[in-house]
Amino acid sequence: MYTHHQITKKLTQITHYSQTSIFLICIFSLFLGACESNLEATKEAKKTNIIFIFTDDHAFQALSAYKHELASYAPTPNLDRIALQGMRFDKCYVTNSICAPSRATVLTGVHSHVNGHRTNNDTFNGSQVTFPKLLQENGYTTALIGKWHLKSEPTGFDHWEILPGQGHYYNPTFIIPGDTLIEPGYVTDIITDKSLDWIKAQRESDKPFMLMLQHKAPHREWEKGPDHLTLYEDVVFPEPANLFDDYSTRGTAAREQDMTIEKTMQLASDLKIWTEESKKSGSYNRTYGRMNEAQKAAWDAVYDPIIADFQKQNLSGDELTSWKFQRYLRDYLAVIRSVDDNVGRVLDYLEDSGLDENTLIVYTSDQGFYLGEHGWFDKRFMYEESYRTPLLMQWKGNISPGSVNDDLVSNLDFAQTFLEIADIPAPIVMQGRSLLPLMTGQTPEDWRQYLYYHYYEFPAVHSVQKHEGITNGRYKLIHFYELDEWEFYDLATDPMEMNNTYSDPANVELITSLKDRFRRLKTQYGVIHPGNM
Ligand code: SGN
Ligand code: CA
Repeated sequence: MYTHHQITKKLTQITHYSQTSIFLICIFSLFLGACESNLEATKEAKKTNIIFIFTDDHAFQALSAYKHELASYAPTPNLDRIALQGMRFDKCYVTNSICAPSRATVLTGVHSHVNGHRTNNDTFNGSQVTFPKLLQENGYTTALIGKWHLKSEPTGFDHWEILPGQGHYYNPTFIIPGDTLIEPGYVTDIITDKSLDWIKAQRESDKPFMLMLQHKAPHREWEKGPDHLTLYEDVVFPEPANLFDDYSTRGTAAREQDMTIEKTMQLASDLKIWTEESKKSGSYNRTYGRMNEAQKAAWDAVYDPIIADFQKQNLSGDELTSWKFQRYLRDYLAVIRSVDDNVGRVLDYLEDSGLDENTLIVYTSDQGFYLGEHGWFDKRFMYEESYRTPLLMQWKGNISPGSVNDDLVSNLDFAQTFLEIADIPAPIVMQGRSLLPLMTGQTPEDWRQYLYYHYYEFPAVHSVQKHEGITNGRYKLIHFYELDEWEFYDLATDPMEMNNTYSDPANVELITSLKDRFRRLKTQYGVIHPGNM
């Protein structure tokens, strides 16, 4: 028999043993837990990082990987590195060729009529599902640096620093949560510095990351950076064959737009031929007027002789248009060269740090741009130069170096692509399709054969009529529905879209079947509007 004392001792011992074992078990499980969460963290950190480099108005004609004649005069060696180390997409199109709507589609993976962002005048509804939000909710750390243009505050980002509206090239203003600041320098350099800084030092390094690095460049008014002021000044660029297009076979929309180099492009704000009178304008204050004295001096050293020479020449008519074209391209392409240099800095850092081994790098633009084709600058129309957008992707070990894809792809597809790469199921509402199989060279048999397009911003700057359309990459049918005018092009025989053959009896059957496809596509995407056929 145990005495009371013995029992108490035994009990104390038992309690002590069990306390010890509970303690040990606890320590062990804590250790296991830590191992597990370490494992999770390692697994998470191994997930592919995504860097989405987005420019504003970069025409594919001005990216040398696309081998357009023009680009041989103004190469983009660093952007070409992405194509050489990865994939070039030759048929990437946007759903709506204008800035903010394109951005809204990239984020949401749905057409403009679904996310509600049809024109630049809309305000983005940030409570919608977007791919950055889903990445963030699933273990990614996310950042947005640069142009945003969606009016409402960004949602779904752990870190953001954005330009207000269109932003400024020189000494740009940035909006950060709760504050606004002015950064001295050139916008493309600064956005890159901030992005590298975030990747190197600010992000949570135990998580995979997604960065949207979004340049203002090369948007109008194409102000060159300090490192490229004299670049291309001695180059004479080839004029496109249709610089002096008379729109004779096209309809009202092409004839009545307001985006010609001849009439719309401004000598002062666009081409920097400032006079005492034009210096009183608002565009002066948001461009040249923002520079400090040193920046102005470097600028004037290049532009003063150009202004003097222009005044001496007293040009008019086609000669003046040709002169404007050269000035436009010299500025636009030099602005792109700065993007190229800065993309090179990002690629160098990723390679030096080894991050390139586990990072998908995407380069694309919110839409294309006219570089004198049809006599134009700007975008909006469903014609190739503005409808198409560059798309390059590099992802070591997954995308074969130097590969080219010519399937029909779209900015509608990016959200689902990034979600699939991060192993996150895409919400059923998204209307695109993941590009992952295409990236690995395996186009599914049921890949899309047609794309739907819709531009809504009219009346507005540049006066481009509302229109919608369908393409299969070769044939294109466009409906300017408020005018009820149709256009039809065969890119195989008419790549510059100079001959609208909608009324050609030889095309009746083709157009009837395209219209049928068009109706089906609109039903599929839930399009309801006055243009319904
Ligand atoms: C500004 C430009 C236009 C341009 C729109 C939209 N004028 O209004 O040329 O089409 O932005 O551009 S400017 O004199 O202010 O540069 S977008 O890329 O944001 O859609
Ligand atoms: Ca744009």
